[in-house]
Amino acid sequence: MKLYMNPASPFSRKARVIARELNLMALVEEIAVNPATSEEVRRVNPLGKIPALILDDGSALFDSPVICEYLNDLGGGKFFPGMSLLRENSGRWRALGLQALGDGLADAAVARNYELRRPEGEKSAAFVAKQETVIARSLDALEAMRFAKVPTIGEVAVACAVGYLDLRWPELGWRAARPHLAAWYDEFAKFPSMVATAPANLA
Ligand SMILES: N[C@@H](CCC(=O)N[C@@H](CS)C(=O)NCC(=O)O)C(=O)O
Repeated sequence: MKLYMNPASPFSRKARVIARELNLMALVEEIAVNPATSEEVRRVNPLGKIPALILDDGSALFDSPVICEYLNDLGGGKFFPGMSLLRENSGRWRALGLQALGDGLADAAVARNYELRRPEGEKSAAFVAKQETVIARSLDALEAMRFAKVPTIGEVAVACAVGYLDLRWPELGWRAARPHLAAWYDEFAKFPSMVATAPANLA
């Protein structure tokens, strides 16, 4: 399988963490691309976004929730708690809801970064301010939450989003007013799969 990714991308990182946690890296070739310029990404994903996973039959999977659930099934993981008539189902909805919040935080952080890179005169201060409000509200909501001891896709998504914020907006200083989230994230970031995928700019 080929994973089109970028070492800075929080969404790519979710898939890269799951692949490592489930010992799938012998099956996954990671191909680092810039989605803004990659013709290959546009060919395999009409949305022009990464991550995109190309299966051995040539079909493409996107976006990150779909790729992560595929890798989870392939590797027999427990990142997506299952549903059963005989069991409590709330674990699944908690995990998916937390993933939605983590992905939404990453969406706002990525959108802010893209906007700030636009040429002077084309940037919208109102657009940047809106993303910053979303980022602050999401971090405050996460501060009030308690995370699962056995991580689900929700915890992975949140950690990848927060790691991206540290890369792109370190001066935000989000930790000061959110000690619980900071303590949880700083421990989570020590997992070998997180260390191996620490965000970096594409060389
Ligand atoms: N919902 C998507 C979001 C993916 C996404 O926004 N990826 C960014 C990189 S971090 C991208 O490819 N952006 C290129 C663009 O928007 O043109 C997912 O979860 O995979």
